[in-house]
Amino acid sequence: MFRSCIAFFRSGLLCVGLATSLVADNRPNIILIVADDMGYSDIGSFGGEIATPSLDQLAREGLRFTQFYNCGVCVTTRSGMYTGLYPRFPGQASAANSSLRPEMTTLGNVLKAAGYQTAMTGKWHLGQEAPLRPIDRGFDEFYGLLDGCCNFFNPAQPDPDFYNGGLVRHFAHNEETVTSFPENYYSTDAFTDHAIATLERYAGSGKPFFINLNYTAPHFPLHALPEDIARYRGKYHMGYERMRRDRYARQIESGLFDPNAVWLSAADTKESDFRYDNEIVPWEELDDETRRREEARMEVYAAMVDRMDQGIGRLMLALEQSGEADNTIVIFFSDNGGCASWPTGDVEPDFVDHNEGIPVGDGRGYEFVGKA
Ligand SMILES: [Ca+2]
Repeated sequence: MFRSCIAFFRSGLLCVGLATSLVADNRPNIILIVADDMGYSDIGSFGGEIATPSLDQLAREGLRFTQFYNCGVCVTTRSGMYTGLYPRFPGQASAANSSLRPEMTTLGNVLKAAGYQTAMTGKWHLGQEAPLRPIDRGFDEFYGLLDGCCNFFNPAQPDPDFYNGGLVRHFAHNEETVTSFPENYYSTDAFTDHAIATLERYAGSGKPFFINLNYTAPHFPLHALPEDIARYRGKYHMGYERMRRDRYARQIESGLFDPNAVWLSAADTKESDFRYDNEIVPWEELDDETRRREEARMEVYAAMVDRMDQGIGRLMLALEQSGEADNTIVIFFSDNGGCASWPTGDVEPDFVDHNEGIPVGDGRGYEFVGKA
C-alpha cells in the first residue's frame, strides 16, 4: 500500500505518499497531482461536503499538511513547483518574460537526467511554443493544455467574446497541436485516461517514473457532466454562510484546527465590522433567482471536484494493479485557493446576462463560481 499525506495552508493543500526504502536500483516513482483554483476546504479530508473518497483515503493512509504555501496563482505556483525558485516574473507568453525561462532547470530535467521516465498530463500554462513546452523542459511525454484554461467538453471551442475576446486555447500531444476532440469528450477524464495509459506503459519497465497530472478542475469555466451535477442538486440550499460554519465545525472535529482558537470571522450580522466579507450579500437577502443561481454554481463546482477525485481513484487503482504502489510517492495539492473573482477583476459582474438561458455546467455557457 502506498502511504500518503495531505497538507494545506489558507489557499493550498498538499498530500504526499511516501513508499518504502530507497535502494539505489529501486528508486521510488513519483506521481504529482495538482488541482486548479480549488479551495483547501473543498475536499472531505479538510472539512468539505464534496464527496472525495480517493483523496480522503490518501489523507487517512498518509499525512495531511497543516501548513503549506503556494504562490497564489497558476503560473507562479507552477514555475516555483518545477524549478524550486521563487518566481519573479508572472508572464508565460514568451521566453523573454516567462517565469519559467529556458535556462532554468525543471523537475522534469533533473529526474530525466537521473534516469526517470517523465510524463506530464493536463495544464502547463508556462509557454506554448518551443523551447517552453513540457517536451522542451524535461518531459518525455505530454498531453494536455499548454494554456491556462479551456472549455472542458471541447478545448478547441474559443473563449466567449466577453471573456478574452474569443481567444483560441492551445492544446497538444507532444509535438502535435490538437484541434479536434471526440463527441463525448470531457477534459478531466481525458487527463486521467492519459495518465493511466502512461503509468501502464512505464510500470515494470525497470526504470522509475515521474508522472505529473495537472487537472484544470475546478477552474472556470464551470463545466461538469450531468450525472455528477445530479448528485449535488439541492446540496447547497443551506447557503454559503451555513456552509462555511459546517465546514469549520468538521475541521475542528477532525483536528485540523485548535478548537480553542477562533479562526472563522463572523458572517451572520451584516452590520458587523467582522463580517467575513462585506461585499457578499447575506444569503437570506438574495432574491430567489439569484439564490438558485448561486446554488447551481456551487453544485457544478462540486461536481467538477468530484469528477477529479473519481479520476484520482482510477489512477490509484491502476497504480495498485501495476505492482508499483509500494514504491511510489503520491503528492496532491492545489495551485492556489478558490477563485474569488471574475477574471476581469470585478468581484461579481452580471454573470446571468452572459449565460442567459444556459444552465450552469453546460458547455455552451461560461460561468464562474464567484466570490460568495
Ligand atoms: Ca490556478
